[in-house]
Amino acid sequence: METKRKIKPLVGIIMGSDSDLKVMNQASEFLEKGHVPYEMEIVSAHRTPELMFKYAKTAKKRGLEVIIAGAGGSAHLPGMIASLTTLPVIGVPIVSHNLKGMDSLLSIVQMPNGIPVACVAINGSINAAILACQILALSSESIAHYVSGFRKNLYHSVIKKRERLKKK
Ligand code: RP5
Repeated sequence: METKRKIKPLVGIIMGSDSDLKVMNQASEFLEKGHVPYEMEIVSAHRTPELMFKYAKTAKKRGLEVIIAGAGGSAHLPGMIASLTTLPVIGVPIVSHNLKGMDSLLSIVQMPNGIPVACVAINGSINAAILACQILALSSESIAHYVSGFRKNLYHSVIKKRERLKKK
């Protein structure tokens, strides 16, 4: 009987709430396009601290190589996860109602010395996925190929814009 081999995720995408999903889905879509295996979960630093602890403590053993953590408001999830694992953590500040994501941004980017968290723009989950791929590309030819193809497409999209502008 043929058994289907389960591919282990390399990227862990986590977020504090399902209200972050719309933004974080942009990261998962980017990974999917490049056939980069990932897992996606809701893990809240303040509502489920034990779950967060377990997630971070088992991440490396489970084969994850990068974690993307999205959180909004007093966004301590990325920093707390980073304090519990040596895997690289990329934080995504999610836009918030009252402060438009400035609270999320500063909570993530202003990590004190010793426990770094890479921080992308407010709602910048695509850049988090690209950065995760760039990290993985150091040891994966197929992911490196995906990243360089993406860059080429960016280049060509600008060239097309230049040509369109010239014609006007
Ligand atoms: C954070 O609180 C989440 O990351 C989310 O951005 C924010 C609001 O969560 P909900 O009240 O929508 O569940 O933990």
